[in-house]
Amino acid sequence: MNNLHDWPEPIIRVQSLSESDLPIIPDRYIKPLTDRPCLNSEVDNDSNIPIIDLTGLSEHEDNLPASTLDQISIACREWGFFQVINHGVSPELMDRAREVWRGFFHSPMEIKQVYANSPKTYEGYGSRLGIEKGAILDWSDYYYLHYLPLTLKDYKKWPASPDSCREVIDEYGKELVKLSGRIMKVLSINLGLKEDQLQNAFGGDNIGACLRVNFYPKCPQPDLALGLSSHSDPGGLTLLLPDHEVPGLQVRRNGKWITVKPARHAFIINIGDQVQTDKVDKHDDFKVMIYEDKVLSNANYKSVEHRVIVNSGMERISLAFFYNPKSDIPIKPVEELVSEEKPALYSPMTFDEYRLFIRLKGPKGKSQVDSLKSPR
Ligand SMILES: O=C(O)CCC(=O)C(=O)O
Repeated sequence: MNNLHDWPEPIIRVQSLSESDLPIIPDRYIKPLTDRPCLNSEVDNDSNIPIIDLTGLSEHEDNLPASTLDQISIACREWGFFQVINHGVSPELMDRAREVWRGFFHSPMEIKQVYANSPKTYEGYGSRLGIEKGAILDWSDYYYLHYLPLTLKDYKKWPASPDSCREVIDEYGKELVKLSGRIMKVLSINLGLKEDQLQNAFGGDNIGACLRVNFYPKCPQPDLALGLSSHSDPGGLTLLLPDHEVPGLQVRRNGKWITVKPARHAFIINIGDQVQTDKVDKHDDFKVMIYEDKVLSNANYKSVEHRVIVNSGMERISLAFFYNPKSDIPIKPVEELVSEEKPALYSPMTFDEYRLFIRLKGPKGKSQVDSLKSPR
C-alpha cells in the first residue's frame, strides 16, 4: 500500500515560485506537447457554455418554468456544464467568500503552513494532487475542506485568519448545500424520477460536501503549463464560483476547448462521474443504474473533461464546491439490469474508494473511469 502520510517529494508552493520572479518555469511544470494549452487549433474562443436564469427556484418555492427545466435538461445532456444566475445565493456572500480566500493565500507563509496537507485526507493547504513520484505538476496551490458529513466538519482544520474567515466559509457552505439540493431536485424531475429520488440515491441527508479553493498564481510561461490538468469531477455535482475578472476554465466539447466566460455572480455547474449516464449501453455506466430502463435510454448526462489555463499577468482564484454521494454506499448497477450476457462494466465501488483511486493518480482526463471497467 502507498504511504499516504507523506508526499513523494518536498512540497514547493507554486505561489512562492511565482513571487520569486523566475523568468522560466521549472521543468516539472512543463506539460508534454500534446497537453499544452497553446494548440490554437484545439481552442474555440467564440462559444460559451449555456447561461440559465433560475428565478423561481428558491428555498420555499420550486417554481421554475418548464422552459427553464428544458434548458437545464439540454445543458446536462449536451454540455455537462452550464452557468446559473439568479440562483438565490447572495452576490455579496459570493464576493466575501472569494475575498477571504484571497486574503488567506496572501497571508504570510508561516500562517499557511500551519494547515499544510498530506495525501491521506487532502484536507488543508496543498500544492499537488496525486502521489506519483516525478509527476509533472500543475501551476496552482489549493485549500481543501469538508462541510458534510458533520463528522468530518472540523473548524480547526479551516483557516483562522483572515478575520471572519471561518464564519464566511461556513455561511457559504450552508448556502451551497441548499442550492445543490434544489438543483438535485430539478435533475431528478428532468430524469423523470420523483423529486427526491436522486438525492435519496446519494444517501438522503447523509451526503458529502466539500470545498476546494484553487489559487493560480501568475505564470511566466503560461503556454507550457496548466493551472489544473484535464479531469472530470469524481463526485455528483460541482458548483464553481469562478474568478469574475480572470478567465481560465476550459471545457472540452467536440474535441475543442471552450474558454468559459463567466457571467457576473453566476455559479458554473457541472455533472460529476457519479451522475453521468450513458444511453449507448445502459451497463456502460457508473452510478445511474439506479434509474429505470426508460430513463437510462433517454437520458445522457455528461461528466465532461475540463482544465484550467494560467496567464502571466494576473493571479486567479476559484471556489469549487463538490456535492457528493454518501461515501460508503457501494456504487454499482442494480441487479435487475445485470445478467450473464450483459455484465456490469464496472466493479462495485464506494465513492470513498473511487475518490481515493483518483487522488492517488492525480487529474488524468477521463481515463480514470475507463480504467475501472471490469475485465470481460
Ligand atoms: O478553477 C476552475 O475554474 C476550475 C476548478 C476545477 O475544475 C476543480 O477544482 O475541479
